[in-house]
Amino acid sequence: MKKITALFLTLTGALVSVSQAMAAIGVSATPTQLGLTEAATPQMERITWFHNALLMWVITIIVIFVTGLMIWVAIRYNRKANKEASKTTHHVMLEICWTVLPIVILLVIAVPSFKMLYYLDRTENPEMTLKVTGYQWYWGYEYPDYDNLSFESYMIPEDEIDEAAGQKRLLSTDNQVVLPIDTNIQILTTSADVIHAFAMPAFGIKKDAVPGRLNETWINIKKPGVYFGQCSQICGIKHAYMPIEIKAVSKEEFAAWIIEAKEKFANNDKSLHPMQLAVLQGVK
Ligand SMILES: [Cu+2]
Repeated sequence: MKKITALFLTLTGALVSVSQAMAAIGVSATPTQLGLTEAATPQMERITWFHNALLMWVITIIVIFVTGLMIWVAIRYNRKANKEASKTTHHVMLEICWTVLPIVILLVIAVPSFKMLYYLDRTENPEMTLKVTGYQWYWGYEYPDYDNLSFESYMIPEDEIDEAAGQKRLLSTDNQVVLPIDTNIQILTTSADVIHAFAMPAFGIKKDAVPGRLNETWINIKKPGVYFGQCSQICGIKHAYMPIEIKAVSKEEFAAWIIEAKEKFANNDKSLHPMQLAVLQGVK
């Protein structure tokens, strides 16, 4: 028994250190992860509460109740136990119960659900805006409040990934999106070709990027760090290769980055990126 406990402790210890190491190099889903990604915004905190504190209880109680009911029916009312079958067809009280009870359960879920939907929808006073455009198969970012600073962000190819530098296969990008913490950031999503979806689990956002439309959401990042997300709408052959990498920094660091980025992307070279070229030439 002692040996098993020791083994269990070693294993959990190893898992904890692995997940801590993962956290150090960026927030993304981890192998063997259970539950939702750790929240980095009040948006995700509310979603996590809704899932863990409300929905999980409701579904657990329903599953236990229905399973118990079925076992009881199978034992108590099988053919052996009931030589003479009952002729009962109606039971008014029972019918009222199984109609009213689900309605009550749905109302209990609906009230906080609607409250949250409106909270997640938009912010009254955004302090800045990030405009996101989906392309087959990369993301374009614009900062309209900072002289329309804009750049594209491509996945780093697998053979160029530098794990020592904290880069992650299929998730790291050549140009990180840098955003300040403790700021109400409005996010506008759109697309230049097909429908994509801008999703960042740690922030609790997943917004469709639809050509010809501008969708809105907002975030307020509470913890500095590097966060990973992916396109979440099947958008073509390279759907899996257009990740999102957001670096959340302090307001001072963000101000410094803006100056740097304006210079870096000043004459944002409009010559085609190899991946754009591949698209134009037809992907093999
Ligand atoms: Cu996409």
